[in-house]
Amino acid sequence: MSKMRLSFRWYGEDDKVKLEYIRQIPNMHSIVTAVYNVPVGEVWPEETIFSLKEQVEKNGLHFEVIESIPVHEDIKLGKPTREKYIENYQENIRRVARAGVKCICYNFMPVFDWTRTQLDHRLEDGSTTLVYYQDQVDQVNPLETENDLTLPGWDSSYSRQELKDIVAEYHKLTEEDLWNNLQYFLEKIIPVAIECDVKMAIHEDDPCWSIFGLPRIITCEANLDRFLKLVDDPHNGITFCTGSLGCSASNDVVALAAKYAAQGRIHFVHMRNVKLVENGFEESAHLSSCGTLDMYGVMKALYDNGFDGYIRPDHGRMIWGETGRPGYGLYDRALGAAYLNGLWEAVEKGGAK
Ligand SMILES: [Mn+2]
Repeated sequence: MSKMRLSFRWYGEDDKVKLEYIRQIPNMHSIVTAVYNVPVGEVWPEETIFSLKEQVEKNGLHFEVIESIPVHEDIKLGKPTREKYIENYQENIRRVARAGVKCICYNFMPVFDWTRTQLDHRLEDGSTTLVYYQDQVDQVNPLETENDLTLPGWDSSYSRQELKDIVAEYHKLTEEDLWNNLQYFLEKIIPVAIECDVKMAIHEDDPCWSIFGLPRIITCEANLDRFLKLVDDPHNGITFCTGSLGCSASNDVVALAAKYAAQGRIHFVHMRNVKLVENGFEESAHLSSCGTLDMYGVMKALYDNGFDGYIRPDHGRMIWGETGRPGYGLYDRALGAAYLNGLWEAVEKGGAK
């Protein structure tokens, strides 16, 4: 039987969006969170993990999904120092599993993670949203230290020089090298995930194409197929992010949702709509008619193909005067959650006739 466990991302005690608010969203099941005050690559303290669990459970919610345990750049680059970071990663899987976590989201994007050109682009209705315009990205050269252009979302823990150095290291890396480094990582961590019965769920690259000449590989159907075969076990699965895959018109998100759900490899879904424009994309409200993607089609594909995992509304716009972390306010994500509930009820009742 197909099942949707509705979830919501929460950035911990400092998040303006309180657990007390999130629990009031109908049908809310799980909180998606992480330990944020430990440098990438280090082991998460058990007391911090269990304190998160306690806060979440005190609010009647489940602590079952981590987003993310970030992967240290040395692992992606295949440096000798990766051994230590992989051991730490294995230990983090064991630790969160002991706290009841069942699904871990992560990504394998070199340096930049998600990329947008503006975080508060004003839409016609007065709301603000995140946008990506290719011509603006093309004006930025991360190898020029004297030029101050940066993009929002860049990791501010890097100095300009450090960023330049790390980008230069990646320029020596081919896509095949990145595939090899990912395989090496998976062969070490998936056995631990199996032992702990935790589902690993890689997030697609966002956007799903190369930026600044850096390799990006989790981008399309052929590459997702290749990824799943690197370690062919259900514990090696994906976070299906409709917005990340859907920002390329060549990815048919409904067909991909059906295919990978049928294979039992989608453990976590990010539901987000995007509006493709000539020069890139704009994040729209969740409703299908507000953007380019068929959100109903995706939910139906998941339902019809036995999906049984976690779904969260992905980024929301800023509406009703709310301020805070771009993409992660309460109001528009809550509207998204209500919409997902409606879609699921419709496909469930439609499917049961
Ligand atoms: Mn996502």
